[in-house]
Amino acid sequence: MASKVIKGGTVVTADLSYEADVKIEGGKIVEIGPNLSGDETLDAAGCYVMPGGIDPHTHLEMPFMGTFSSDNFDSGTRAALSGGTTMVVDFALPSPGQGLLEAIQMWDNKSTMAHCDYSFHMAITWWGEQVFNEMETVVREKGINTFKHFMAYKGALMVNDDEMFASFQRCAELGALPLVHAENGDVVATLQQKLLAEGNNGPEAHAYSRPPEVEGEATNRAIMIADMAGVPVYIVHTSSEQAHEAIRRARQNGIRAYGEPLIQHLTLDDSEYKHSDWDHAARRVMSPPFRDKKHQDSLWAGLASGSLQVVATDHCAFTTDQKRTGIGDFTQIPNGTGGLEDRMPMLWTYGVGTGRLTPNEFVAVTSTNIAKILNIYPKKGAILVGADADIVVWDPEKEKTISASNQQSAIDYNVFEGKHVKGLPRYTLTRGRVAVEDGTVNPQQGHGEFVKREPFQAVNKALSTWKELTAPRKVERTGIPASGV
Ligand code: DUC
Ligand code: ZN
Ligand code: ZN
Ligand code: ZN
Repeated sequence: MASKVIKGGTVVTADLSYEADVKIEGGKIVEIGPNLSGDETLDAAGCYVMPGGIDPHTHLEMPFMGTFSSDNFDSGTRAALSGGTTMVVDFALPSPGQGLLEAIQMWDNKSTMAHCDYSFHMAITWWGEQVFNEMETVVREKGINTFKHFMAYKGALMVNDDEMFASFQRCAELGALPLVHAENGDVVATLQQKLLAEGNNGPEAHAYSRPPEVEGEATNRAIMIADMAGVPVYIVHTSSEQAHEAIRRARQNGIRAYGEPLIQHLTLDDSEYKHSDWDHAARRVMSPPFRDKKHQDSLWAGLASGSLQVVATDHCAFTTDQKRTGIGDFTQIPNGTGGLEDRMPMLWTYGVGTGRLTPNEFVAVTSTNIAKILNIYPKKGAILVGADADIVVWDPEKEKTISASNQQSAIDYNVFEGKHVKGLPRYTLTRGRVAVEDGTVNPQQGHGEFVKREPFQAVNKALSTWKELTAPRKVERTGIPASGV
């Protein structure tokens, strides 16, 4: 079997930085140490050799708001690799009433085009006996240990608290982790109607309809419901101080809650919605919306201190034409922005480049932490003997200006257009295959494989003081009065 050696670089993991060569054979790391040789050599002089990025939050070719997101598993995973990301986790999304297994079949069909490895989260978009039953097959047979719940998108994807509580309890039984899109969907729907009635129909009203409070309230509610169900919880796209505060407080109280800021929320602010060009503003409409600097500072602090664990993208790309469906009514602008190709360079530039994150923290929040949370560590997220050779050889001196004109994504713009990044892949390897070399993608459709994720063996059943609720004790009484007296 032909071998490769990544030579002369500095291995950077979530806990260590050290000089070593890395030898790869059969798609796996087989040796780490000085002076290694192999059939092929990749020069890593001056570079960091890091675990490839894992983006745990993408929506590729997703049916949403009357259309489909425009990056599929072909363009989406090419974009991922180009930016140093070697695995994506996409959301299999049943339409309300549709079975979970049927939705997985649809996602299996779409994902045959993938250029890098991938996995799925299962979305719970409705509740009933069929969903309850199929959840077991999803976990035990399909290798999916995460279930996503939308507290927003009323009348479409939203689940109510009773449904969420039932699903969380089912997750606890099965050793699965619930994920939550935390925004108060009732309040958002009311604010949307109020804004429209007052004549506010432009993209800026999207942000007004989803203030940080709707996120803070829902995040706290989701965490409390998870605690009562006896299951950890993962809050996707944490964008505000209020949501971060709820997660921070919960963690300090012994509750296992995780938070996932997006690179967009870390680096772009709500002034984008006030841009005089309608297209500019609409292209940035996503939920939750971009926030102001106070919230951005909170998210950066959370990543540095460990109260927030993961940086993702929620990559859900719509073309300008798709966005224009919402002219005259902001509630009809398809929600979503891209970011897969730019997450790692943007986080390096604005995080490591500014001193907000160390290189080791960068690896933790782009790869290792999520590999652990999803139960795929150390197959993924590690530079260790036996791990998959999903590796990015990172050149901290390589620079570019982000532009839609040379991106992999299929859409006609980039929300980071004009941003100058310093820190880019020299090589991206997916299970040992060199998929990117100095900015050039060598595509191989179908190279990507589905990564099965085992259920959690030890779900923490007693998360906090609420443990009494999962084991109620009946009070024995000496007398009971006759009824109706
Ligand atoms: N938010 C978005 O902006 N797009 C997809 C789904 C979501 O929750
Ligand atoms: Zn969401
Ligand atoms: Zn999403
Ligand atoms: Zn420069």
